[in-house]
Amino acid sequence: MYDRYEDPYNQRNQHKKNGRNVGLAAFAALTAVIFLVVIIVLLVSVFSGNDTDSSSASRSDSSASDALGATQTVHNSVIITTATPSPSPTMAAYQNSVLYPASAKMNVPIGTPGTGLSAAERKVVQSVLSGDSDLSPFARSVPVSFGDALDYQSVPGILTFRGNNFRNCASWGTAVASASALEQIWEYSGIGGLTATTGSFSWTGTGWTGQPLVIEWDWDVQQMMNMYPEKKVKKGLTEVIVAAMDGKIYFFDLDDGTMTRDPINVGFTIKGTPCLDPRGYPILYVGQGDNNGADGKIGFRIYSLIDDSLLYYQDGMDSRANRTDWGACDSSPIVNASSDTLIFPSENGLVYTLKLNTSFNRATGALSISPESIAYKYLFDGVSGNATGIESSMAVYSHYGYFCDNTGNLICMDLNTMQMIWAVQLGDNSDVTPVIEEEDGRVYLYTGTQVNWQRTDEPEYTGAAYTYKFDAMTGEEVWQTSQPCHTRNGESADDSVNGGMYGTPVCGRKSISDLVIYSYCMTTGINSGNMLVAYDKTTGEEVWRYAMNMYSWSSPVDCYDADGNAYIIICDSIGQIHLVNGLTGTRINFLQTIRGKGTADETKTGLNMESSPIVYNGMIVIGTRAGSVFGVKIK
Ligand SMILES: [Ca+2]
Ligand SMILES: [Ca+2]
Repeated sequence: MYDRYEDPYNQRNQHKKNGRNVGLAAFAALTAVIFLVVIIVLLVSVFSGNDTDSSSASRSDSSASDALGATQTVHNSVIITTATPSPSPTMAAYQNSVLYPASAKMNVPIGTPGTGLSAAERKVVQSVLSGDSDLSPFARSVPVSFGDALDYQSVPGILTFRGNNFRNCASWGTAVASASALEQIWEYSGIGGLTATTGSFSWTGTGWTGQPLVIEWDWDVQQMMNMYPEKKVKKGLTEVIVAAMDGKIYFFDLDDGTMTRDPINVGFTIKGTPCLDPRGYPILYVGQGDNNGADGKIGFRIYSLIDDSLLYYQDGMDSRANRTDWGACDSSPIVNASSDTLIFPSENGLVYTLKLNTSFNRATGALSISPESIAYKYLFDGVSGNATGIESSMAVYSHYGYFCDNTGNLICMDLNTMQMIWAVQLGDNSDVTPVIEEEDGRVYLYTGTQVNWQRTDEPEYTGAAYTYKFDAMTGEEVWQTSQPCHTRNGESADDSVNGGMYGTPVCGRKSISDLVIYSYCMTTGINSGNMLVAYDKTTGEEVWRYAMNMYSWSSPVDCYDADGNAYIIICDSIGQIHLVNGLTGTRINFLQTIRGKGTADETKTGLNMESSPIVYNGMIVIGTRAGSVFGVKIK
């Protein structure tokens, strides 16, 4: 059923609109509408002077006021419009200046699913499981509700993959003005490896998505954790957390890469990105990437960062799942602070939500959770259970969760009823985490696919990395394009190499707020070539492309200087970090990272950066397959 061969060169742009004229036309139309509203309000006011009509006038007033950002007063049926700057609320210390001011109004209602996209039309069987009981129809007693990405957390840092529930930010603070170079500042080289479950190779260093986390703890919390004494007393400590394929979770000082505490030894390979509690509680949530051929133990864990104790374990080999032969979790969890709820999709095909019932006494340091687990299970008609599974992380708008799965679906689910709203078939396997953006009063998703099962007639071929913008409230496609990428589906998993999209796109802001930037790997051959392509958000029209010789599974990251100039960081499979002008797609500079720099062991080999980087106050942190984590300054 996955023999969905499509001509990769026939870019399926049937919905693509005509260039930037659409934006101009939309602006003209909006201006005309606002003008008409003002005229109508004036006419209504002039031709009627009684109480009955004032209500309709005031409704019009409020909509005109919203659109114009102006205040209006009525004097003798004549409306005087006075433009006043809306007051700017102050950004709090725990909010990310990159995301400021908030971009989403968070009031877009869910729509009617597009034709053929509703759960009923997609013929999906769903259940909501507590233990073995199906709770359908389900209504969450304490509703999940996320706000704008700016408000995700109450402590400074990058606390989950791509930073927040919109999955739109892996950078924090500003880069220097006119950034022109990269400098390797520190290296931690001590990450080892563990044998893969197949026994034929080792998982070494950090994997996919492998994004570091970073946090500036509240002082009282810093004092209660088991950090090294000199780190515990360090004012302004910024701690970096890296989960690695050798089964350990490492803790570093952002300034110099020295360890802040002993690693947590999980004992099994971790590939994905963990999640820190957005409330600043000392809790870490982490999925497992492989069972390393051991006793089949594979699942999801919650740790206390006070004493490294394991607070919770979810067995990934969940007998309730459609997929019963694989229980890894590469997705990065997300926590809804207001409802005390943890959410994580799993490779067994279930979406878990945990009402954590967190108790954290900041005075005594007493920390406990008492999770109530609900699992969402779905299976489309005609799909084999063992083909299912989710490797993307979930993006959330309000209480709508969005994720991609191994059978090529982009799914919108209601996290309070735990029911599917709509599902789109993307045309291939997708592990890309969708990115959310509210634009002009609508909510959109940007995502794409690998090249995996488009052809079965030959093992090695060039396919299409499908690239999309969707209406998040209906699942309807806004535009679609694709890039040709190479792929090989060998006889065994070890011999398979899939190209296409592995990184999560950059949704530009500030000077590039009209651009979305996708990364495509293996554009020139198996294990070679990569392309960053910037598209106009409105039209899907290509604006620039940046070609790389080496492929990259790593997600590109956007960061900005104080003037809003955009820089794109992209890391590749030989340890090079590229600094690219976000407006033009031209390379500003690049750095070849070096292992053991200045020592007899100095080498540039093996530095595959499959992991995604973060940028924190101008410092890039990135892990490699070679067992090193680098701190690299943007200068
Ligand atoms: Ca995986
Ligand atoms: Ca996949």
